[in-house]
Amino acid sequence: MRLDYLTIFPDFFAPLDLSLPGKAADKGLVEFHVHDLRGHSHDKHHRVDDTPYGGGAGMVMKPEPWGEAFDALGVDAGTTVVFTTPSGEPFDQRLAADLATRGRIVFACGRYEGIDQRVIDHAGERAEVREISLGDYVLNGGEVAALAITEAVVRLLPGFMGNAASLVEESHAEGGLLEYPVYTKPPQWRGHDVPAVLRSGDHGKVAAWRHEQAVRRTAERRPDLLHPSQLDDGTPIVRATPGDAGELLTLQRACWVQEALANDSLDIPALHESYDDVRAWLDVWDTWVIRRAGRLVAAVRGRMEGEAWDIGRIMVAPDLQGAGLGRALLEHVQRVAPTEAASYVLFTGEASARNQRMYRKAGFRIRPDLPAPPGAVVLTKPRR
Ligand code: JD8
Repeated sequence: MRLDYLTIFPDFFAPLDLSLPGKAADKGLVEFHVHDLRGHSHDKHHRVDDTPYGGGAGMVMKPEPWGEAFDALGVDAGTTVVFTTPSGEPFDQRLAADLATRGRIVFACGRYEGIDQRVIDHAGERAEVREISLGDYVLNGGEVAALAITEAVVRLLPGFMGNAASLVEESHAEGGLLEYPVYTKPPQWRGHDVPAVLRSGDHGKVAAWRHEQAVRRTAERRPDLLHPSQLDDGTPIVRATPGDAGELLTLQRACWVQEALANDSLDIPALHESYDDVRAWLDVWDTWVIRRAGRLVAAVRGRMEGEAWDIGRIMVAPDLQGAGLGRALLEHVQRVAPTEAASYVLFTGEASARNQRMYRKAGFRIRPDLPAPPGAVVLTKPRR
């Protein structure tokens, strides 16, 4: 990837030679080119600003130096020109991943009160243009944002991160929770102990604790991240929390009694789970619930199983079935599956005709070639 920076403060980009971007350049994954915009202004003072048409405070950046700079850099249809601006689209991990697919990005870093609008319009006539804001606060120029975007994009370049897997677990990764707390030696420090579970060596318990901490932290600090998804009538689909375990058990029992009747068998694990079992799997499965008038009326869970997103426990209160809640949850749980999920897998009772009909309509196919729990059938669906 080639990255160019147009700015009146080229020294601002000295950090590009350091740490992460520096390593990426050494690895040949990226090349940085910083350009002083004043080099494209030819009056005695290399002016790049003038007074605003329509009056008002401050100065506006003149169009001519930018046009000449774009010409000199050969900005064309293969280029993405990023104008960092407080009025841009919000920068986030999804946009970082999108920009990481580009071959060439030119960062146009403004100053003063901003850049003459015709520069953005002109750029859009010759290249892809993205106007991006780092966040809802005011900086004095676009350089800081360009640096931050550079770091978020370069670290996603294939071959950069030692183990790409770690990218998946990060905060803000697709469908992501905030980070869980991390610790290292010493085990005690200034009266603070490392949580015992982390020194237990029990990987299952460690994963459960970390997931629970991540859900709790996200619920406290960034409830907006808890996948604000909703039904057509506006009813929210929210992440389950440990406190939902009791109601989930009750709903599960009710739904699997129906499955037992449909399949003429009581030999169904979900039917025999205890409160503690439900409380335990809430810590290792990503789970979403729907509430009506405070009552937990539907739920679904999902987790990665190899490269597949394993979907399960789609449950809808018997008195509310047939209203599309199950279909909506099935759509939701597919939508929020991590990007690395290449397909979906689930299973249901051999005689659960109604469930099988819903899954087939949703594009799932029964897989007699795959091992299924006793009395059940497995269905899969490729991820488009
Ligand atoms: C580019 C000039 C300063 C902005 C008058 C202060 C991004 N998240 C962000 N906040 N601020 C910027 C940003 C600010 C800039 C420029 C980006 C060029 N300024 C202006 C308008 C109000 N001064 C940014 N990305």
